[in-house]
Amino acid sequence: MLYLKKTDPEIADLLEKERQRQIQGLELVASENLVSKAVLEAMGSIFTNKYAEGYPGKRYYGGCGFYDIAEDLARERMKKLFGAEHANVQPHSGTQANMAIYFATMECGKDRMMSMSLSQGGHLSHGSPVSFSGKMYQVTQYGVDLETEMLDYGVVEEMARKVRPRLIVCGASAYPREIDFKAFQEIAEGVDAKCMADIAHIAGLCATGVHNTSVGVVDFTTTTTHKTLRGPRGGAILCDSEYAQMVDKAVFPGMQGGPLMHTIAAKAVCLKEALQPSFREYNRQIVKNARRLAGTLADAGLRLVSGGTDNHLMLIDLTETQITGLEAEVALGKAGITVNKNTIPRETRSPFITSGLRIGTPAITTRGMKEPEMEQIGTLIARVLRDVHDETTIKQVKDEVIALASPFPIHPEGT
Ligand code: DSN
Repeated sequence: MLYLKKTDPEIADLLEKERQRQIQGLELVASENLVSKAVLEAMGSIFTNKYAEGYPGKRYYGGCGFYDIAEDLARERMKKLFGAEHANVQPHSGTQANMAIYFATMECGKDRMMSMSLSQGGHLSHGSPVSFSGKMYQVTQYGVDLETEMLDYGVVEEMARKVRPRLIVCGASAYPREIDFKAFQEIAEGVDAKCMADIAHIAGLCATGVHNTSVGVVDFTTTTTHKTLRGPRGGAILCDSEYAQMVDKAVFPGMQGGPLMHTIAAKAVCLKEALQPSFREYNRQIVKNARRLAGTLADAGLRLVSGGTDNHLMLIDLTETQITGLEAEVALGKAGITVNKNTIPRETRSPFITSGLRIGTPAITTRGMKEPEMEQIGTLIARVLRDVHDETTIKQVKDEVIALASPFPIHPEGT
């Protein structure tokens, strides 16, 4: 940060403070992770200097030779990792990857889509009324069964028969259970719809066989590259060759201009890392850690939505504790434990307050933490939640968090 410290000491200072926060704290936001230094170097590189509108071999600017090679490397690695016929690595984000599929498959203002509601685990860009997706298409949303708090595929099928959507979206950002992608594709085929799976949260799990994959099963798979895939902040799309042209056209020129080539280079780096055998072990450990953390929280008397987890995240239902999600998020934040408040299936509060907390293990697993640390973390969370206004306990927990986190570097050896 030599140059930054001279040019802009205010920003340099913020970056240093954030580095300390990441080192000393426990990052339990389920959608976040910690990237390697190699990924950081590619992201912070001179590849940011270039316009490369178009695709490898077909650019609208000169001087793109090295960029073509980098984008091809990213595409080929993405295809290899997921066993896909086609990959597009240009979407700036997961929401933009989703937007590209909507543009490719539906007519704005006319066509109908079906998706999981945000309040029950879906994503903003899956048709929420406040998002472009809810404004541009006619959206009908399914949720979870309120008894089991899990998806009921019979209900989804019945809804599809009534709604006759053009696109069925599956995938979630706050659903702790395995999703049956084959069931969704079959439901879509039964009503002559296309099926899109947004696997942003579980991409690493799908790529390594820890969760069943949507690739080669549903028509379109979208993802981000920065969650369990552990890469730079960005999006990507996977599909069969028959859809390659329509997807590529929907991304560029349909929805984006110049791709972020420094991010695409960093995507290539993270995908190379993900192709190493250790990435499978990492994803297995994410799930083992989530199970142990969920078990510890449950043993401490906290109720988990659906009773547990199959993946990298869990949702605590705080209803019986009288604490709101917001109060819990703030208290845990003061103790150095970063989580996010989240709505739960029978939510009665606003999305700014909520009755739930979402907790995930991808980032702490990257630091090398395993089951014994999960038990300690679960116990610390439960201690704070017993009385979110007890500043003495919060201070003690904060000291224990620093002691627990410090031996686990945010860039483990060799990364
Ligand atoms: N907002 C992200 C999450 O936290 O799940 C998904 O884009």
